[in-house]
Amino acid sequence: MSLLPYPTLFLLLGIAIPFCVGWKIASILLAPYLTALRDLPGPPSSSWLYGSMKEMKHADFAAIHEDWVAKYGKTFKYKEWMNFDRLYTIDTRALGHILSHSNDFPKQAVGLFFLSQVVGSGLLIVGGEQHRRQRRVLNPAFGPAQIRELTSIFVEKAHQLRDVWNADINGDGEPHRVEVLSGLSKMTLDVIGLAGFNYHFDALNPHGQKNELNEAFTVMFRTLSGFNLGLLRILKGYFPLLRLIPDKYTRRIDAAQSVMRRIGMELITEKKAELAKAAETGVKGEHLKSRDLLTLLLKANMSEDVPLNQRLSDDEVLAQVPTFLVAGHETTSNATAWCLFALAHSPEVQQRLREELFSLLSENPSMDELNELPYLDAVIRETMRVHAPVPSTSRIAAQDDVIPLETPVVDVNGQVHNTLKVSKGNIIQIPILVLNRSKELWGEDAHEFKPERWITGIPDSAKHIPGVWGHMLSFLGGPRACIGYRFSLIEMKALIFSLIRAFEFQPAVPYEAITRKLAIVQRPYVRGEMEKGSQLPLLIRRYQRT
Ligand code: HEM
Ligand SMILES: *[C@@H]1O[C@H](CO)[C@@H](O)[C@H](O)[C@H]1NC(C)=O
Ligand SMILES: *[C@@H]1O[C@H](CO)[C@@H](O)[C@H](O)[C@H]1NC(C)=O
Ligand SMILES: CC(=O)N[C@H]1CO[C@H](CO)[C@@H](O)[C@@H]1O
Repeated sequence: MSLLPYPTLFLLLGIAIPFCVGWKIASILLAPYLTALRDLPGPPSSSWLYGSMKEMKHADFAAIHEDWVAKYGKTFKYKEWMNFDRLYTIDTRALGHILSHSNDFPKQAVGLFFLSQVVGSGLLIVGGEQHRRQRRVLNPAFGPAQIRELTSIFVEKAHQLRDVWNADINGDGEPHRVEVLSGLSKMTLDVIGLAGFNYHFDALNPHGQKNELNEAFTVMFRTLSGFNLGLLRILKGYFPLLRLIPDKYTRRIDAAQSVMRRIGMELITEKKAELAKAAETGVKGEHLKSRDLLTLLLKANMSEDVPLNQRLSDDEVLAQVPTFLVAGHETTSNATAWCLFALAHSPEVQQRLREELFSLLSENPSMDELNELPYLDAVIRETMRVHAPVPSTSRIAAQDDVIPLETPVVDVNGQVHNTLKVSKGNIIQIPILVLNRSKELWGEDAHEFKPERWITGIPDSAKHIPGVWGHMLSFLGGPRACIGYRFSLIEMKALIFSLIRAFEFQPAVPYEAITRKLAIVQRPYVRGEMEKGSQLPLLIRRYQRT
């Protein structure tokens, strides 16, 4: 090995290391002048270190984005840490290209590191071939026929929440101030437990026992979320070597992770045994007792349609447990909370909706019955548009590429471009919420909560939005669109069905008092009560049908 004498070796290393470090630094410093984005217009950077990130953290981030769109057009760039360019576009054609070419525009590794500590290599994290393989086995579990089977769980849990609130009214009279967030969050946790893995969180039960899996998950989620990540944690996102240094977060997450693994493995073993028994006794899949997602997944993995080399390992299946929890719990509850908020502030919409809901005679509607209520559908669509729970996401260009554009861009030199060049490593912001509410796409009343627009017909411009559902990006689009959108839509419909029939909702604090903060999902806060954490108080009264 050691052909070189030591002094020479040291000398070479002495040159090579500074050279490499210098090269790296130079390429970081020069990147903004070299990438394909350099001539795009955009807001000037206010700081070398933070770019425009500080303004974005302080101002209502969506409002600042809208200002930029007004000033610089549909496609521009802004500066982030160390003046790196970030491409921003609400051009529907460009977004369609980016979302449909999910291998050329994968998720960013930095963000994935934090998330992967919680969800392992589940569907949210993995990319490329592994993603395609997982998605193939998972897709059938989220199809309409499977969601139809789960509807009774949604309805039953919605009624349980209604009964909890009814009991509160019995306790302290009307109107009762209810913190809708916490109730909804318990409901969606119970639902994802039962519908996901036939696991009883029992969160809605006021006398329920403390739950091990719930606690493990809470620890992980708390550790994961929030901006107070600490410098070391942030640096770990960028420099994988640093991840070898233990910190208190890593230790806490590891402990919680092992609880989750143990319980997850127990669930998997149980379900495999049930499937094996069913196979022995000749019970066909559709007559199986368990209809939860995990069982369906294990079954799909055994299906002859899936070649052996395409199947999932135990670890991959296990990783879907925290994945469903992270992806399916807070998103749905926060969306429903915003829906109730919007309804509390639009009494006529609320009443019109209630009348439609009472047109169903059954207390326990099926999926098809829920889907046949046009105004309920319009209200849910409008909630997802105006209050998209996941307000934005991002992608990175895996190589140099040319992106088609609907609207040409004019660069800083006044040149018009009909397509957009990006360089490998450029980061692209996908502004879900801003796009959902763009006046250019939705018309002048874009900011208003108006379910009627879905009945009278939305503008053609909005029809070009490349989303998987409802001409919106609320569930994104392309091969990496939300796999659980049908699940959450029916869950939300069941909740609204049960709650709006039982109660009248009114604001508990003025409209302006509710503000929102961005973590992984948009969460409501009450101004002046930020220390109480995320909350959304509303007043409820029992609805008396005359
Ligand atoms: C209102 C509720 C929901 C909203 C707004 C929502 C939104 C989204 C969005 C925007 C993405 C794409 C994220 C990105 O690529 O950056 C996504 C992905 C995903 N969602 Fe949902 N989601 C919801 C409910 C659910 C539910 C109930 C489940 C599962 C039970 C779920 C499972 C997933 C999974 C597994 C992915 C990753 C898909 C992939 O990368 O292939 N989501 N969701
Ligand atoms: C929305 O997110 C917040 C923050 O984690 C969470 O506490 C809350 O429960 C979520 N909303 C609902 C309705 O569950
Ligand atoms: C999926 O199927 C493969 C091949 O039959 C098997 O090795 C693997 O253990 C299965 N995965 C699970 C989680 O059951
Ligand atoms: C996209 C976004 O948040 N912008 C606007 C949304 O609507 C509210 C009022 O309806 C405005 O205050 C925001 O600026």
